[in-house]
Amino acid sequence: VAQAKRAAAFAAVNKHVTPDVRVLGVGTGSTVVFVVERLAELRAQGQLHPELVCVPTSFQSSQLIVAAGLRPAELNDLPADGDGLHAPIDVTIDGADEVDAELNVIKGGGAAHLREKVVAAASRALVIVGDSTKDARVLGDKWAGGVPVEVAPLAWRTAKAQIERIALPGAFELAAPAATLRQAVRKAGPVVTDNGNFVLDVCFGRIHDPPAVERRVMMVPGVVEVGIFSGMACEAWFGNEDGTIACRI
Ligand code: DER
Repeated sequence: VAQAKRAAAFAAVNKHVTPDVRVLGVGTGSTVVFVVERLAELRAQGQLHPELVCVPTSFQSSQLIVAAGLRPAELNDLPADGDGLHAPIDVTIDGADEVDAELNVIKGGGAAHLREKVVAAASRALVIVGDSTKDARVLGDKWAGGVPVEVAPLAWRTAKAQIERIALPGAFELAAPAATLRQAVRKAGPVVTDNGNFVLDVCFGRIHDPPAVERRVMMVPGVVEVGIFSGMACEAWFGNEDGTIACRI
């Protein structure tokens, strides 16, 4: 799987991180490790813009950027671009848990989807990289982990109860969503995100209308961000074990 992730990451960086790119969003997760590995190679070859800055999407992302000798920059410190939409990032390259035929994406396996979505929304392009297990026709086809939903700790039980009562006929497969509070592995108690929140993993079954589900979950009081990125990605690169890659736009 590492070879597959690496092949996808290298292909995406080679295409998008050209010497004119000055601001790059760096995602979170294991595939992004290979994105940063390729950036470090390009830096050593003098192929990166001398003033390139990298915007992290998590503590892990920051660590990768600094360890590779790249220059980190916080989103709020970047100058607005010409049209004042404050989309100052040329391109963001990030991983995903699953990508559907329309390039809707489930993200948040690494519990970083709040900052990932903010950075992606401030980018002129969002490019997804992953191994071929992420390449699906419908969200929920392959990824069994559910949709990560970041919630304020004070609201996790009420948000869970309200999410499990969501009814959107035709939008998803299950009769009712099933939400689970994500427990940490090497820490007692729930996972706490970089923003101090909890994560509910919500199973919907197959998701036939990702935008509708994303919008409806966002309405639940206490929900901070939903790990469905509808219509945000412009391209997805999937690596195979044999090193070959597939690109979807
Ligand atoms: O949490 C996230 O959204 C990450 O991008 C994650 O889903 C990607 O995971 P991977 O690159 O480790 O498979």
